[in-house]
Amino acid sequence: MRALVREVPDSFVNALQDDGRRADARRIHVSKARKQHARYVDALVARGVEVVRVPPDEAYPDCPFVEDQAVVVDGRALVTWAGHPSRRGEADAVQAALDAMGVPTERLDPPATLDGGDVLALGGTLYVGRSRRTNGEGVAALARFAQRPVVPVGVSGLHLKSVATAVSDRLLLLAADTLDPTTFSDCEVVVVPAGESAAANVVALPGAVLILAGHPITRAALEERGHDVVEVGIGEFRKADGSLTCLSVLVP
Ligand code: CIR
Repeated sequence: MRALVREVPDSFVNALQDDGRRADARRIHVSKARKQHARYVDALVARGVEVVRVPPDEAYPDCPFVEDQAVVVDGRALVTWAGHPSRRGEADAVQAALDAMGVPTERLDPPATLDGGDVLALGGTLYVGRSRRTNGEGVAALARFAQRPVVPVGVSGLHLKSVATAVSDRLLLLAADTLDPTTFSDCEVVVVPAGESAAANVVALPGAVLILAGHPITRAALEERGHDVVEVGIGEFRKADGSLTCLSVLVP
């Protein structure tokens, strides 16, 4: 497996926090974010993932959240037109990196908008968040690109994968009090309790699952089901609404 990541610019201190809506926005510490990012990359490398690093761009404070810029399906990438206008210039460097990796790319055309954080692959189906960031045209364009069943899911928070991620084709983690578990078919749904809701976002790697540090109930639920769990702390990215999946584009 390969993964594309994007390093942290000094301007990360200005990353979007709840689209600027949150009254209690907390200051982001860039040097700490860089250390956390390095440990995230180390965790990928330790599991045999070949990591491709894209340099940061100071013009784009949110550029480490690279997941939103491309959706990889069956070895091809749809490079997105991000839902937030301030993030649209991030895509060129991501597309260039995917080209260099030999991954065929297509570009999403406006007015379609799509953030990769809204795309959840589970079995052969793509569940796609209809969110503030992803519109109906974006969902339709992804369905044409992917040639797979696509299920739109209404999302009130930032992204679909902020509240639900797949551990495998048969196991999904879902934050309590968010979506109806029956939205997702043909899999076991483990509901993550409200006190650990951020841990519903995990990165499934070959032979291991990355989870947010400090979420023992979720860790135990995964271990009970036979998964090898690796904890990673990304507190500075959480301040900007980031989750573990946001920090990489996985290329299986
Ligand atoms: C944003 O608002 O776009 C960033 N501050 C956070 C993006 C997180 N991305 C993700 O969950 N896929």
